Amino acid sequence: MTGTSSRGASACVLFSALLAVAAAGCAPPAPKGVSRTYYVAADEVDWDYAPADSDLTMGRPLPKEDLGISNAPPVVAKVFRKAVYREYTDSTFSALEPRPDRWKHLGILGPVLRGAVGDTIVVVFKNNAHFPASMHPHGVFYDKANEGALYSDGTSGAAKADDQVPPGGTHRYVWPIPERAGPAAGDPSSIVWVYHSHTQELEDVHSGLIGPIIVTRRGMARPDGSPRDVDREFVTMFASFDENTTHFTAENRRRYLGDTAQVGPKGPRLFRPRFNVNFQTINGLMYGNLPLASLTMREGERVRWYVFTGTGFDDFHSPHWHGNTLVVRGHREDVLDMDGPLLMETADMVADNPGIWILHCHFADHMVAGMSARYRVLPADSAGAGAGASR
Ligand SMILES: [Cu+2]
Repeated sequence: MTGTSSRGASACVLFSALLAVAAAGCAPPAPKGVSRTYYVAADEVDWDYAPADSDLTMGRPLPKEDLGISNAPPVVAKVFRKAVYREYTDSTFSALEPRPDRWKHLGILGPVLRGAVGDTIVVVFKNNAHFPASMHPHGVFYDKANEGALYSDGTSGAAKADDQVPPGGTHRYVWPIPERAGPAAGDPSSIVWVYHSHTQELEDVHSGLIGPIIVTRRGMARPDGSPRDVDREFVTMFASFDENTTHFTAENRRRYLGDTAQVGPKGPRLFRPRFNVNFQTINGLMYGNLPLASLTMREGERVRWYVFTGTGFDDFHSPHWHGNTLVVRGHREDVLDMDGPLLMETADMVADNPGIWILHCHFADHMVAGMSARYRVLPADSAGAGAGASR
């Protein structure tokens, strides 16, 4: 609103409020952000790292020698007690919000929390786990009462309640999305952030408490917050889950190894190094167990991949897409450089090559240990076959 008298400005404000159009020389009103509320609980579940009970990437039985936690006698373990973020329909936390087919590939990840610059994300968090937990977001704005991280930061009282929500407790997190949480000039129209529990971060995240936030540039979002210039979005976390360092390690040890003196909480780290319980996963799933139907797109679609890494000791990954290429930070690539824990990247693909293609970590040890999935590109002229509408 420039070059108008104060009286003219008042008139413009009035007309803008009524008509929301540029009239009589005044600019349109600034977009008004919306508040997006999510009901998210930390729930304890039995998590299966390979629910198909098969290596779907290679089309063969699971390599059970890699899933054994004991050689004498042989014990195969792929189901572990864990904690995950799950979305509910309302504040009663009595009904799970159904996860749409297009997000079924999220696997162990919590729900996608999203908004455009100017919006506010509100999370009503309920802790159904047996240990204190929180929700700490990256990127979006938080004050000390909404940071969701436990450390000596000079706060107390209400500004401390967000740090660790006790078992059975509830907390309301409010995270505005200012300009600096959205895409910068060189970014695509939306970018990914991560949220995770940050009370006992090591155990919290290895237990499974992590999920994505997607922020879209102001003016580029559909009503649901997704970017208008993208046909399909996927989220993949390349993560090494260490079952030696979860809130359930003792319980899981007992489950598989029995209640012996050796499996007490102060006993030796039985699972290491001989026993493999450091699971190399994509979204908490191994050996191609991510649902292919949820990783399906159509030739010609503009596809956005949001990728991040876990918080483990060896979360150094090089995600590689066969068959199609991506643009990342202005460069053409088919392998992402994710050389450290909790790195976040947004990569755009225009799928031009129909087929079923492998997506795997190119750190070969991770790949053979299960860090692979398959995605599918349907021919542009094919009907149905799982991809459905673009959104
Ligand atoms: Cu890797």
